[in-house]
Amino acid sequence: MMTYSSTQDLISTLPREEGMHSAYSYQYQGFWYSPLRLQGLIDCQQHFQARTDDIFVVTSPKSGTTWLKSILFALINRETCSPQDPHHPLLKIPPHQLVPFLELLKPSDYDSVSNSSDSSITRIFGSHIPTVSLPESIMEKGKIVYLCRDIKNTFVSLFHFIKKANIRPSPISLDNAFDLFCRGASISGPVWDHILGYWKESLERPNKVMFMRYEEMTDEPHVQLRRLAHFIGKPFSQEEENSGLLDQIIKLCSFDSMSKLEVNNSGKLIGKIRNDSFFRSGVVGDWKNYLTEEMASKLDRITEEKFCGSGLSMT
Ligand code: PPS
Repeated sequence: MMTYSSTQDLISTLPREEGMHSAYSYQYQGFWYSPLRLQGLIDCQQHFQARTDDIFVVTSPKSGTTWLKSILFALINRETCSPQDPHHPLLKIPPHQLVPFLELLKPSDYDSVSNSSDSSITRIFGSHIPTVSLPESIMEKGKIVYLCRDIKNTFVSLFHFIKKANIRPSPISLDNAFDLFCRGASISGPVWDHILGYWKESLERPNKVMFMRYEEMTDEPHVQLRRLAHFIGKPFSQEEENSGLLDQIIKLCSFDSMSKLEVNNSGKLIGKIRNDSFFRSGVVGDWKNYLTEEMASKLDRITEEKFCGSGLSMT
């Protein structure tokens, strides 16, 4: 393998495209990244060591990461912090701060991450890293909860995020963003390859990778919450079921509740991105308000082609 004296040297050799949320994005191991994310990813590959029972919330951007981070945090900490507690951390600290993105951390901060009072489940991290680029120790030692979302909604959510977060040097049009997205040059894209990678892992290693969908979380939150609790090794007891705990977690982490909190309407994540950028409408099927029939058919067509033969269906 070729060695480079710095990540910058490596980046200068990579294929480059106009970026969706940065001036340029770079293709590394088949996926596209902003320079910041790419630096973070390479740092993880070189320095991150997962611990037994670490949990990773992995998504393609805009698939419901903020929601799942909140739910997992509430679930894991439920014994020490009731979801009805008026001082619950989720009411005071943004979900992305409670559960940081692995590739946005400095290597010197990896070991100080502690978001659970349960010492048997030490850490929860978020990540957009695709399977091909995951540090080996994550698959070996950790557990991954993967969440995907209808591709048309994912795109529409991403487009609005880029506009709202205002982190691109110049605004991007819907058509331009759509073209980059379809060609796979979106943040951690191609989204289809990202999803497929984890879908296959979830079939091959069901104890390591759990596959979830945003739409199923919306339609049947209790079922999905039970699946999650079981997967992380903390199933609900009958007493917890009877006490209404599931409803309390669902309510605490709901879009309505989270998006109204002062803490999620002020401040910024990693310097530039406003915390309120992570909350928009939270509505399934909202793409109908933004995409033409032609655009929707194009995304459906690519999805069908890419997922053909995988057993995964999303149209
Ligand atoms: S990121 O940047 O990848 O972390 O963004 P992500 O959280 O994956 O996606 C943001 C979309 O998720 C919606 N959202 C929620 N939906 C349901 N419940 C809760 N609590 C919740 N929090 C955020 C958010 O509104 C974005 O979707 P859209 O469709 O744009 O509203």
